[in-house]
Amino acid sequence: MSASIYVLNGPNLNRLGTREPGTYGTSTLGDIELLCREVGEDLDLEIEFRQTNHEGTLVDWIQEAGDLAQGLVINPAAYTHTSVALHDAIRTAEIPTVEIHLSNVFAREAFRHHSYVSPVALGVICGFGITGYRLALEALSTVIRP
Ligand code: CA2
Repeated sequence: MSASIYVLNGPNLNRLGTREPGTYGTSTLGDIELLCREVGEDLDLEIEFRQTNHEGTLVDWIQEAGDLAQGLVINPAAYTHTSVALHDAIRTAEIPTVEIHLSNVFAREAFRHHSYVSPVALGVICGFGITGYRLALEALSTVIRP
């Protein structure tokens, strides 16, 4: 049976491909979803792909992933740097979680250097654009099926 992986995306990522291509590239969120589905097929992972602009909705979905899925890939976007609620939800979900960012947050403003999510993630990938989603799914796959 396929393992189920939730791929969750936070605020403003629905705007990808329309603004700030120098920072975030030209791919859309639809392109990222397609990539995740292709990688999921190759790795025999069932992908649940979602985006929301709302912190509480992300918390609900992380809880759902903890109940139903074997792994989580999350780009929490700006909530990375602000949200104790996401930290608590991921810690409580107790499933392997990869935090991902399109941009290299450490090469950007100081307020992006701290993450509330990283301490409860298995690992962090940043700076590789949409390829990071592929890397995150490959990494999770090796953890779920060692
Ligand atoms: O690099 C990433 O993936 C980020 O998670 C993106 C967040 C940012 O707050 C994080 O520090 C790093 C911002 C997402 C905003 O997405 C936009 C997309 C198109 C145009 C403008 C913003």
